[in-house]
Amino acid sequence: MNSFLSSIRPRLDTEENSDVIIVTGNESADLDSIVSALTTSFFLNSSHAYPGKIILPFINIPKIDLTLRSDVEFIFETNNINNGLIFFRDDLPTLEALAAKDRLSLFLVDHNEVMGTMASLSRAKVIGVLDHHVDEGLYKDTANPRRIEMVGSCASLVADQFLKTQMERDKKQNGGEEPDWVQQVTRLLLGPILIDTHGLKPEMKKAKPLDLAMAEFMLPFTKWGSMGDLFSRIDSARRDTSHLSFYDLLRKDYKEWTVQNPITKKVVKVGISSVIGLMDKYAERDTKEVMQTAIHTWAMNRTLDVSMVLLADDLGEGNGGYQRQLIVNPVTEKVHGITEQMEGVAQLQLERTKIIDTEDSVSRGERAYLQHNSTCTRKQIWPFVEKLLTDSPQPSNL
Ligand SMILES: [Mn+2]
Repeated sequence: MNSFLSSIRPRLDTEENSDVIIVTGNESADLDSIVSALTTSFFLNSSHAYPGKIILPFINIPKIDLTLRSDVEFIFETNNINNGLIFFRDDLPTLEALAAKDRLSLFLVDHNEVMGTMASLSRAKVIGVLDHHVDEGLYKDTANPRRIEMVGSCASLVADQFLKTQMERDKKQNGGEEPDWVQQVTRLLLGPILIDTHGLKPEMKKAKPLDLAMAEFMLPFTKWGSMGDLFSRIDSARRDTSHLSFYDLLRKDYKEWTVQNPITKKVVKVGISSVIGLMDKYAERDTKEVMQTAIHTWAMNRTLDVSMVLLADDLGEGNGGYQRQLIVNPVTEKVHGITEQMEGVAQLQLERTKIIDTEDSVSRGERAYLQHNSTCTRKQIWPFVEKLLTDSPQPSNL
């Protein structure tokens, strides 16, 4: 893996006519996106599926923001990944220059539609998709593979797509010996599978048969003892938010969409932050005023029409178990009525809470909720929000 990563920049500098394939995850740049992009680029390169092309992993955040992701830093450190060899949003100008010369194509992992922040690269052809989000139906004529399955973690799809084939191919070439990359790559892939499925626990309803099969297949190659132990190590790194301000938490795991209502033509920009830890914890640590300022400032800085914050934490057995909360913050008139509409989404089982209410937040129209359906994450909530914004117009705006 490291020799592959360190070969990329020298090749970009010297091979002036080689085409380039960017492998990129979604703009939340969570552990799943980052590991899927890294390992997929490694497999595409070592399988020689695209001879002569330069393949590179791209993480769609500024490099400096990697420090917000303590689980990713933990996984990089324990797997000897040098993040100086990976490509970040800081490298976008270089990539845009390649796109302008039609030397660029895209391989999407952990999403299946080119994101807004990648718009400058949108003339590049999408040649592959591996994902576990709702299928937007795009790139059917150009992407191969185009594999979208509702498994717990995109890393399970990456493992299933490439791992065994590549191991067998390299083993043959190695005279039957296990190739030296196997331990590092299986250790990388197992991380997001465990995190995304809450340690493969059946009661969390995230793990699908493929996640279980891939995790079981890979564990022996990692030379790690047990999955439970590994899960708790990554999870505690991930849940350690002590060094982050509430504002940093809002931008750490963040996704943004712009949608247009087909009837009213109204365009709405939505941002959804996922935060580890519940409102109670941050109200006590930071005060609710500081939280409210952070929510308001982030929405203003992103010029959003509506912002949402999803909070979650595992309080452990006997203390309420896995808990979720939701904050809905309507910023502009365009989303008038959105809090009531969200309350009407029966699947979420929202219950109003006043934990972080301030006079200012209430008069802005912001509402906070306990979300009693704890299985609904951003991946499930976004389609509800999208439907509310693109369905028939609200009577008040007719
Ligand atoms: Mn994912």
